[in-house]
Amino acid sequence: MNITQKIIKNHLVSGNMVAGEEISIRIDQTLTQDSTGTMAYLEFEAIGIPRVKTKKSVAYIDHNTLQSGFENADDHKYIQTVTKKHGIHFSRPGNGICHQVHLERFGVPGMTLLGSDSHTPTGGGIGMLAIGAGGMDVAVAMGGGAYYLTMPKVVKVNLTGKLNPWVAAKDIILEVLRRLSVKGGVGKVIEYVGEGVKSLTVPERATITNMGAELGATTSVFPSDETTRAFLKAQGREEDYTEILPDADATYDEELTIDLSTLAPMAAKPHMPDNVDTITNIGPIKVDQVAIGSCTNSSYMDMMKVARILKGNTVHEDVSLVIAPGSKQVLNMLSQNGALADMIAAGARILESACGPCIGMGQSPKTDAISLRTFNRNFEGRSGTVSAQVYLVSPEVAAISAIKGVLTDPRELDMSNIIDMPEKFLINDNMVVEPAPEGNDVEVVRGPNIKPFPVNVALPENLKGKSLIKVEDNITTDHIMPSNAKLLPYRSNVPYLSEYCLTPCDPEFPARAKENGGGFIIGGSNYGQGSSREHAALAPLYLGIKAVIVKSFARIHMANLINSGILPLVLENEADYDRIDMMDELAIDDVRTQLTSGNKIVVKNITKGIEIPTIINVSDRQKDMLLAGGLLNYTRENN
Ligand code: MIC
Ligand code: SF4
Repeated sequence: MNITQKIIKNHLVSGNMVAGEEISIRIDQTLTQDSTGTMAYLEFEAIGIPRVKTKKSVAYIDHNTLQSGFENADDHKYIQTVTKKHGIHFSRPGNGICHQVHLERFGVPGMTLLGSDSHTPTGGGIGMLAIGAGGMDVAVAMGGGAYYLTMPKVVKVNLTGKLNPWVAAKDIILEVLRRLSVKGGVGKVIEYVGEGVKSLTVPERATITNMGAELGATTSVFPSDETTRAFLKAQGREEDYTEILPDADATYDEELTIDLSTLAPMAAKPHMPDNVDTITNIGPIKVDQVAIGSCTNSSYMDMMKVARILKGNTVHEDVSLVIAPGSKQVLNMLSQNGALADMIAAGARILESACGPCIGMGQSPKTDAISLRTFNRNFEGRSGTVSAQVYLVSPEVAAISAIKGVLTDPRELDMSNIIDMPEKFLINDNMVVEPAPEGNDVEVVRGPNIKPFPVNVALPENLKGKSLIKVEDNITTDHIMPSNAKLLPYRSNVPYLSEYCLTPCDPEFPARAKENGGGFIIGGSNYGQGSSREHAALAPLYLGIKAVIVKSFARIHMANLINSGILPLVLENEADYDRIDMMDELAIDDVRTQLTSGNKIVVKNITKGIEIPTIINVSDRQKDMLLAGGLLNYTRENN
């Protein structure tokens, strides 16, 4: 067996481990963050289970950390109190980005982790099966429920050779993205094996598994080996180590080989993570902003490389350099060893350990800016500035370019890039609040920003409405439910958020949806890629969307639509995309019967007088969920 199969087998609750079939697995750990967490805990409360049943559940505060009104602080207090009551650990604001902290302090090789954030696969860097999901799925897992997924295909990425100096882990995942594209990983787990694995540290592995999310993959995983043991030992938790290697005769569904020694520093150009080219080919374009951090590249090792490059230099006068170390552990170590002083002396603007600019929480660049970021997503507008051009690069490329003022290949640096892995990290978990003992009475504090979330009704017999919007391929959840410093504070207020639903594609969409009493969304392929935010389903639900009809879906978004009771329909013939225009009148007759009797749903285009065949690729359980009007209704009916 390969690693993926081994971990799944150990956690299998139902189903056969045959790629494409529905399986369910037991979840050992969960994580939430604050922009999805408020909703996840409201849903957990609605399910009504008093105490979490996982081995460990942690709630992080890392996204909504700019507090320009009471809203974010209210959400934080709600999360702090609701977690205390129900048995969940609470990582206070300032303690760091969920994925970085979880890797450092809580992740355990061989365990399953379900997180309400699409970059949860970071945990694959230490051999966890770590999967991103919508808040509702995480709520169910906290209550002890199994997590349902399609048994993935497993792709073997055989790493050979060794990286040359100044070529980084970021370049490896950019190369995978270049080859496979942002939809190349859908339905697959990406498993890294081969000689090249040995030369990669845990933080480097975690950069790769983190950004596997951009492939649309279910998750990515590395072996748990002596490198993993050394990392856990340095984190004071060697007892959490188990070796997990693929069997010598392990088989895979697909295979690709990357010779690390052939890679060069690269960047993902605007506006997609798979739009990859080498720094040399892109050339020395002038840079306005450099942002270093995010869950992809904010480890101690990354920060030390940055500090070394910055030391004794000054950030170019036309560049704003911001740095957000990934965790309190990292920031504290940098402050103790003097590296932070080197960054400050060079002119870096130090941000708190949080997501920050990655999710548009501040530091939006100027109009038409070129912004280099060590992050994982460069979707148009995500920085908060619609006209900005974001390039995704390694910390090494970012740091040298910040000094030079132009995009620069770090291989021209005349110094060593070797940073030794610390034998002991600085361990201080004082910002993690333990849950209250079982039975203790904790008052859950709900500020005025916390509004009830929309719940669907059982699927009616007939659906009718207009095609309210028609969008293209690769629409992200950042398009469907934009996030920025102004909107993130309303993550627990779906009525307010819905006013912005799909507005980057069409500002009139929410008003049109309301005027027409709801209807249908038409999309291209890989619809809903990116974030796990279930708000990208809840806001359409609030606006009365009954079905989303597309060429293909991204995994988490499709699951979120089903959880909300919205039909995810895939055009049987992609060419039919051209046979539905905006504001065409559509109808689905006898939808309950159609749904129960197979996997085909006929959509009538009344305006054009034609029938359009669609496929609904869901399990029987998901059909029951859709009939019931979503996961919450389904759970209530079945308990
Ligand atoms: C993101 O990177 O887009 C986020 C913000 O972390 C999201 C979660 C969210 O939308 O709150 C994610 O990746 O799931
Ligand atoms: Fe935070 Fe960015 Fe990572 Fe999302 S991708 S968890 S916003 S740092």
